[in-house]
Amino acid sequence: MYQNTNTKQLLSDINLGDIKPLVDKVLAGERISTDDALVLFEQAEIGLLGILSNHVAQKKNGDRVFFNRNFHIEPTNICVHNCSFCSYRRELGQEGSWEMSLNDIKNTVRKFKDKNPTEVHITGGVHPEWDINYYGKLIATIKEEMPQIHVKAFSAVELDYVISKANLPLRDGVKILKGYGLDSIPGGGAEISNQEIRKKICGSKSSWPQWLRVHEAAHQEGLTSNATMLYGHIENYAHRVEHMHEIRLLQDKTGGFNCFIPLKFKSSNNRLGTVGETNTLDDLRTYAVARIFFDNIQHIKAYWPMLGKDNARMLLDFGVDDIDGTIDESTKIYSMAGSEEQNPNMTVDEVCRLIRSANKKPAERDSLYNTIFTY
Ligand code: V47
Ligand code: SF4
Repeated sequence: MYQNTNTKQLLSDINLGDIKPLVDKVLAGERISTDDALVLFEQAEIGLLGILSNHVAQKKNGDRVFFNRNFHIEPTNICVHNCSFCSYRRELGQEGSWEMSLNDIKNTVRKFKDKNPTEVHITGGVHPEWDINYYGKLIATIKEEMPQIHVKAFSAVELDYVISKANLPLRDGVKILKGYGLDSIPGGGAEISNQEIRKKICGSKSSWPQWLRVHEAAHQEGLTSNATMLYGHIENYAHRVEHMHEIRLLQDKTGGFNCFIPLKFKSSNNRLGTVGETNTLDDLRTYAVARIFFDNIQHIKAYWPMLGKDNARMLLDFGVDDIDGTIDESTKIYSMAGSEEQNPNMTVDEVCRLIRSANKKPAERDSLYNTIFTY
C-alpha cells in the first residue's frame, strides 16, 4: 500500500499533535520505549500506525513477504495442563483424544513427502506419559523419512515438562534433542507474561520466567526460536507491552528469535470464550505496534490459518512480512477454537497471489529466513 510512497508525504496530511516527537523517533530508526508503545496503542490513529509500521517493515525487509512449504504434526491433544483458552486439550482416554505412535508419525511424514516441504512444525499437548526419549525418537523418525527437513518442534512448555521430568538442566535437555535432529523451537506457550493474567488463564503451565529460560537455553545451544503472544482476552495494552518488552530484552541478550507472532484469542469451544473476541482494528493495531517496537526482531509473522486469508492480507499493510506457510490441512488446534480457516491449505500459487495482491514480493524462505526463491 505505502511502499512506493514517501512516508513523510503521507504523514503530512495527519495532524500529529503531541505524538510528533514519537513519530520522529520511529522515522529516525530509534528504539521506542515501553511508554511510547503504550502511547501508540492508546492514542495513535490506525492510519498513522499503518504508515509507521509499513515504514519500519520496508526498512527491515523491503517489499518482501516470506512464506515456506510446511506442514504440522500435532502428536497428541492429551495434556497435563488445562488452559482456559484451549479448545483442543483432552484427558487421557477421553473421547476425542489422540496420541500418535512413531508409526503414525512415519505415515504422516510419508503423506507429505511428494509436496517437498522444507519444514515440519510440531506442537501439541503435554502428554503425562511421554518423556524426552519419546520426543527424541519422534524427531529421529521424521529425519529417517526426510533427512533434509527442518524440524521446528515442541513449545517451551512441552520442553520444560520433559526436560524437568528427566531431571536435566535445560541446556542439557535441549542438547539431547538437538542430537536427535531438533533444528529450532516454535513460539508457543508464551501466552502473556503478566503473572496475574497467566494465573487466571493458564495457571499450571510453565511460568513466564521459565518460558524465557527455555528459549535462552535453546539459543545458547545454537538453536533459533520464535516468540508468540496470545492477545485479545482479559489482558490490556500495558500487559501486551510488558510481554513484548521482556522478549525484546532477551533478544538483546541472545539474538536467537527469528520472528514474533501475535496470536489472536479465538473463543469457540473453550472456557475463556465468554469474553468474546477482539476486533480487526485491534488486530491491526497490535501487529503494527509490534513491528514498530521490535527493532531487534527481523520478522513479524501473521499466522493465516488462525486469522483467515483476508485478515492476513490486510496485515501486510501493518508491518507483517511473513505469513507462515502452505500448511496443507495439517493443523487442528485453531480450527477447534473456531479459526477462520477450518481446513487450512494454500498452494504456493495461492500464497503468491495473496502476497502480490498487497503489492508485495513473495519470497519462499527456509526456516532460518534464507530466501530460496523469489516469485
Ligand atoms: O501457545 C491455543 C495458542 C499456541 C488458542 O512458532 C490459541 O511459527 C488463539 O505457538 N486462540 C500454540 N490461540 C501454537 C503456536 C504457533 C502457531 C503458529 C506458528 C508458530 C511458530 C507457533 O496457540 C499456544 C496458544 O498461545 N492458542 N488456543 C485459542 N483458543
Ligand atoms: Fe495443554 Fe497447550 Fe492446551 Fe494449555 S494450550 S491445555 S498446554 S495443549
